Amino acid sequence: MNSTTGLLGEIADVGRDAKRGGYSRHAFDAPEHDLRTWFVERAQRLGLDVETDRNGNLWAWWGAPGPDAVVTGSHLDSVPGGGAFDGPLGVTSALAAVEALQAKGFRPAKPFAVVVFAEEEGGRFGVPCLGSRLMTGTIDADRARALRDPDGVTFWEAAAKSGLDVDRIGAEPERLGLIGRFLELHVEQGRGLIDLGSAVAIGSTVIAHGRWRFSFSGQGNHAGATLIADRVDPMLPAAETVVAVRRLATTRADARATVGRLVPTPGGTNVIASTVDLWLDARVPGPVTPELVEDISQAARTAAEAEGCSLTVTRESYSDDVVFDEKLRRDLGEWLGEVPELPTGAGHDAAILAGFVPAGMLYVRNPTGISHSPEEFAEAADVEAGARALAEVLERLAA
Ligand code: HGY
Ligand code: MN
Ligand code: MN
Ligand code: MN
Repeated sequence: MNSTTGLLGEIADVGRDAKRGGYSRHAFDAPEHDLRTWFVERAQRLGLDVETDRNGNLWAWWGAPGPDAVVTGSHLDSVPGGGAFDGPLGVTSALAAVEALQAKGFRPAKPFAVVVFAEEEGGRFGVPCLGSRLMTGTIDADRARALRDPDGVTFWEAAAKSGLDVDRIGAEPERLGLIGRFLELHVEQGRGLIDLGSAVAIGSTVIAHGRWRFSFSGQGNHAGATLIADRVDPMLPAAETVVAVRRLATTRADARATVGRLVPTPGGTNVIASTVDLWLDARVPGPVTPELVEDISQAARTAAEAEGCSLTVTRESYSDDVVFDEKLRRDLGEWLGEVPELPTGAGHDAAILAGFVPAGMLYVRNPTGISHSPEEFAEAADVEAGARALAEVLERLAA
């Protein structure tokens, strides 16, 4: 029988990023395609029927699709240079749980599926949970089709190349309506379980979070022939904005705000940039995120004006606070016994679905407390404890 650790081992070399470390696996690129192929083969070996929905999400059905389905799974794509567990742990644990339930002769009394959502990280097209947002209709299909990756390739083109019928991309209420319960197992992306001393936790909430693009425009010019007094350099207000993000985030309780990506154009060492784009990832519990972003935008506008630059701020994604389904959380607590509940600042497909169907999460301890980094880790004993817990609750949900 394949343990979760064994299944993770099977994909451990797919999409390794020699330059950044860790893994780079993005929607419809070669490594992610290899992971999809691996998943389909593994699921079919378990006798599951696999289909790709109109938005590129994979559905592996144990028995016939139908209403009130028990659905579990996560994603296989990563952030650039991401860890081995963020996403794949939920998918491999789901496959291992199905195998363990089959081995004990269990057969689901309800429709049952393992799902792999597309582009959860937004690592290629910039919008996180793109596959689950499309299915739930929480992103406009035309906007999604026009999303471009850093090379200018649109989601439409990449999806078409991967074989999707791109004219059908968009909300799929009939598929969403099949889900009776959704449960995502995920590696913890913080140190909560370290501090609680538990291998597994039940998800309680996901804090509000969004992404904003700040585009500063100035005058591209020669680094050596342009006197300082004659410059209109967008790198200056961009740099001041990065510093303002940290300063202003500290003014809000429990706020997290990050600039992880800053792209000067054209990007030459001896060239004053003509434009600089930076992306803000802001997350604050409750209704505060938009206020914090407005403060940051004001600081950015002031810095841009001082340098004679123009600035455009565009909201690229936003999700409000999510509280997972109360009854599902209670049931999970009853079935799993002394397992703590855990809030998270990380976004998940389960949080998108929570707006439409009863959804919940299980977390597995990460002894480094680090994620979105090659240092992300989970001990084999905790990985197997998580898969056992998942099998236990799936058996009860699907009985
Ligand atoms: O960004 C997040 O919170 C998630 O890992 N996609
Ligand atoms: Mn992630
Ligand atoms: Mn994830
Ligand atoms: Mn997720």
